[in-house]
Amino acid sequence: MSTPPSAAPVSGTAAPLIPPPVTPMGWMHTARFLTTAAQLHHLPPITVPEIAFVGRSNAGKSTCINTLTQQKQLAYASKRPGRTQHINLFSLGKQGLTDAVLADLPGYGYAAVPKQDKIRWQRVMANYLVTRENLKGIVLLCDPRLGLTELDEVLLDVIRPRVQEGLKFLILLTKADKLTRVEGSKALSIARLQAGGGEAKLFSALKKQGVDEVAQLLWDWSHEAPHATVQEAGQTAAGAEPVSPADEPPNAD
Ligand SMILES: Nc1nc2c(ncn2[C@@H]2O[C@H](COP(=O)(O)OP(=O)(O)OP(=O)(O)O)[C@@H](O)[C@H]2O)c(=O)[nH]1
Ligand SMILES: [Mg+2]
Repeated sequence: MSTPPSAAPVSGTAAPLIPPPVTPMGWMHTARFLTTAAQLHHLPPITVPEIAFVGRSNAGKSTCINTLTQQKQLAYASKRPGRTQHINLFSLGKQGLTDAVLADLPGYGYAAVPKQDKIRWQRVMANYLVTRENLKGIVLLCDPRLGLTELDEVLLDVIRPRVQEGLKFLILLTKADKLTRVEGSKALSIARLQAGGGEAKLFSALKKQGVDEVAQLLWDWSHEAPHATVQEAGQTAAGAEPVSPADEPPNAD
């Protein structure tokens, strides 16, 4: 007699057919590449929550995404600053049931980038942060040895109105492995003041510090309120309005 695959082990009572609970780390591990865009109007209209990773070039955005998703090369990380040059989106959730998206953004402040490219990118990013309708949260990565720079402050000014309206915000102090314990807690106190309505945390990809906490936070941001779950990212769930490229402001770039 053959045994169905779902049958209970020989001894004991029948195992209930309940799927294992999703942990934030398990959820992060489902990340897969969705799309890449050099301009805002190339981004697909998405209704699920999107969480953007922003910050100076070389701050550790791509490495952070790889660490959180437990994948070596999902996002392109490099010793050479300025490697991420497009907005790269990654889907989260079970295959076919995307429930959130991560966005890896190009870094700013890299001196070797030509001025025109810098200005163009600053405009794209400001437009993204102000107009992306499904943007649920922003993770601002900052190397605490440098602290928040002038360009980080500009970004804070751009997003402040949205944070006041409920956009989630986290300052993530990266490369915490380079700091002593005392330096770390001092940097954290300063960042907490700078974060305004948001939070601040220490993070190290090298030592896996802060990984569980950040995964939990992103899970909470993405699941706190009723939101659309789509069959595939880019498709609209019933009742949800898609953001069509035509809705972008004319100056979106
Ligand atoms: N020691 C240490 N190094 C790190 C950590 N996170 C990132 N790095 C290093 O920092 C460098 C830049 O990392 P990336 O993840 O490419 O930085 P990025 O912010 O994506 O950079 P751009 O794409 O240029 O904007 C790489 O050499 C990483 O190995 C960390 O937690 N600890
Ligand atoms: Mg990068």
